Amino acid sequence: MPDELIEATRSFLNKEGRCEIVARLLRSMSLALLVLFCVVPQAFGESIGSVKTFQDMGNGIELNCTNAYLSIELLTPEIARVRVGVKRPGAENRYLEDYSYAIREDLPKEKVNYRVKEEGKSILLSSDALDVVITKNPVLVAFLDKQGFRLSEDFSPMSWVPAPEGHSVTCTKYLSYGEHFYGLGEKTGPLDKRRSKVKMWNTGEYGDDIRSDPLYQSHPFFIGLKEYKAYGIFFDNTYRTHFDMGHTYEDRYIFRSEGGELDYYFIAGPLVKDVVKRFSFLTGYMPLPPIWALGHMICRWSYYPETEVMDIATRARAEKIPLDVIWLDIHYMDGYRCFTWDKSRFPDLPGMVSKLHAMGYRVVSMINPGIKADPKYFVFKEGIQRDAFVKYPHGGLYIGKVWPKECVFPDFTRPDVQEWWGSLYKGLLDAGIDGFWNDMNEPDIFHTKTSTMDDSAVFHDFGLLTSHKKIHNIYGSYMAKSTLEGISQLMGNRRAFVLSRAGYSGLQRYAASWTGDNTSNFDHLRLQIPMFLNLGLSGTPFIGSDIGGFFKSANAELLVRWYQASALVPLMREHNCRGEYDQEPWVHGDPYKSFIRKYVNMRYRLLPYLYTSFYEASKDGSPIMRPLLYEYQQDSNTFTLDDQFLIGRHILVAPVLNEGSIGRLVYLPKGNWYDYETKDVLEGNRSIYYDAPLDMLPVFIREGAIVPTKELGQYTTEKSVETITLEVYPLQTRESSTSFLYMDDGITKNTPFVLFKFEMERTGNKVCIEFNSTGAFDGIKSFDLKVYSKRPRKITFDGKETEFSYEDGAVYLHTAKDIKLVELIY
Ligand code: MIG
Repeated sequence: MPDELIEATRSFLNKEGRCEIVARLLRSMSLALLVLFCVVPQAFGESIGSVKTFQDMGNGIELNCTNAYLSIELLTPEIARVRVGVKRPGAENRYLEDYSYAIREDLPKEKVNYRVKEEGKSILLSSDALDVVITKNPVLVAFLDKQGFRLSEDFSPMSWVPAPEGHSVTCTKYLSYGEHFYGLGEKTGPLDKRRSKVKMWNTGEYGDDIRSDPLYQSHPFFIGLKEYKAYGIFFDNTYRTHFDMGHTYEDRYIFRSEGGELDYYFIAGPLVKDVVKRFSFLTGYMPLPPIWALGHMICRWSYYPETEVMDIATRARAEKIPLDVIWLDIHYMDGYRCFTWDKSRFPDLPGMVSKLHAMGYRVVSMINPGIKADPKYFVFKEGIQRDAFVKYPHGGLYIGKVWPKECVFPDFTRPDVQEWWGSLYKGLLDAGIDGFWNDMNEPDIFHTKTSTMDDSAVFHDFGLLTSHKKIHNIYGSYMAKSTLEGISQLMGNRRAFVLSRAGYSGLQRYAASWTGDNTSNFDHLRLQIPMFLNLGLSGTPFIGSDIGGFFKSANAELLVRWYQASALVPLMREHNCRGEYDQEPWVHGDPYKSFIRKYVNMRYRLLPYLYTSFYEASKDGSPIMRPLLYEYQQDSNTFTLDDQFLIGRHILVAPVLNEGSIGRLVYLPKGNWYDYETKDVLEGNRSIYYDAPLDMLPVFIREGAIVPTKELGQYTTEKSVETITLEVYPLQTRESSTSFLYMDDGITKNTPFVLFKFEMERTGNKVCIEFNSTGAFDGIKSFDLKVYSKRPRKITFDGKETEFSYEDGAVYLHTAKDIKLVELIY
């Protein structure tokens, strides 16, 4: 027994000692009472209080409330930013530093018309699209549309408890029984997030749990759909945040953070479409990728040596399975050192890449944030010289273990580090590598309890020197930003492509993303679809999953079904973990490989349609892959539908997602639909049972669609776009419909384009198609038209009757691209 302990025991036994202890107890109790009365209310939370005064700020109002300032700023008539600045005695500024890692820096500022009115117990701030009603005592905020419909309102006053950095803030809103939620980024579970509870904290995932949360990305944004009217809330807080969408309480939903400030954007609809577009207006648009990034890609952890890569390349061409991109995972590096390559596995990397280029391939290689702490390694040396790596508060380097063992990590919040990082890609670009894959950028760190950096690690954060707690969720996005901006500069006018695993809202400005390490089973296959859909609704349209599943191996059936489900998904990449049985499309032989070929071919023919959807996404944030509710918001049958989806506005895909199934129910929304396989016309507004043995992917085309296609090539740029085939699906019940075709050279940034607009109208026995175009790209010279209908009596081109052929239920026509009007008379 240590001496002190013996002494203490002895003194307790004598009377004096006992008195001393009682006295001490009393003293500490009074301290406890003090804590109870003074500090605890703080710790258990303080809320905003009541409005004392308010003032017009020129762009909205600021209310001076008991415990905080509340500012409500109108960015547009439909977007209101709500900020709560907790009163901190002695603080210079009312709010925390106003810098967002998500909102575009070039966000256009607009002068919004609004009125402010005090009405008894509340204050009304109204724009032409939105009424914000602030109840004065206690402060409660409600958002109403112009019909007086309460889109969303506070359940209880906004509140907070002090946190090590800022406050842990809470916002609680009413939840009604008929309310649905979408968005929230990369989350497992069903499409509708009602009754879910999720966390935002970028995390690497190593298991096959289908309900894992959180995953690699954080998108603290959701869409509420209430009585067919939509609104959005973006909680722009990069600390760990929590969303409880009616999970714990039936009657309210809650979002809260573990630090920072209450800062959210309320976005009015009423269309889901408009909410998504407005959120994209805030967080930016995906740049149009090079067209090869729309092609089929294959990957594994890892293809090496050079002969294996070349075998894959030769095999795909021999099998006649179109393929654009071969990926190099970490084993191409020299001992996991980023920006190097292994000279024994790849003795002549530039030579290999140029052979692949000659075969029509592109090569993407991996770069991780962990830089091997090796004094002989140039990236480590340069980084140390520039003081580029993340440190502890005492100034020592933060060291974490990843693949190369001890690693240091660039501080991507520093503009000069971003630039340096970007410039490091020069060597690989000079070797011919076409694009880059940023992995492990949560950052994911081995052998730690939290599987990431220590909370205490310090980041520059524009001079604020904040901790990992604030920067964690944006680390991935900012690595991707550094990569994209760096390579864009080095690549001149060529378009850049980056794939990132981690990200925060706004990631789409810098990179495409995929859903990470899934598992080869049907549960995981099914899970991908709502994940893609909610990512798309969260502003990040360019997404995909590891086809076949990452962990474990896909059997023939699963591989075929996963390929079918991915046939029109924005990013189409097969990938596989090391040590698992191969998963390339041909490994299970025939008939499986022909089933896969059929749908890779379909994608390559539909490239002009897919590319047009990418173009649309790059302009206004419209998701490429959409839940049905996006186009059919008035149809409540679509609200939970997450095993079928739309690509662009006209193609409905309903993949088979269950093992052993040879058919499924498909919901067709109102209107008529063409079966893509048979061209039969099916009536909508009902569910049908569709036979889909293993060689079938159920695909339907909306009546009125004009679907641009091109000749099948083995890679995206093999066949020219000189003649585009327009598949025409005449209107049956609706009266008019609009379709588009966007095209450019597919590789350069500031390049001429052409945008065709096709307007179809149906009157009596006549179907007319009006052609309009803008833009100077002249690669398209003519159109082949294939109209799926009965034989017309007469067809005219710009008023003049023309010859046509009719075969197997389709009309065949050929026309120059400058035609203005086609009329089909039945
Ligand atoms: O700890 O680079 O999600 O796609 O193959 C695993 C190896 C690291 C995780 C990525 C996966 C990739 C793997 N990486």
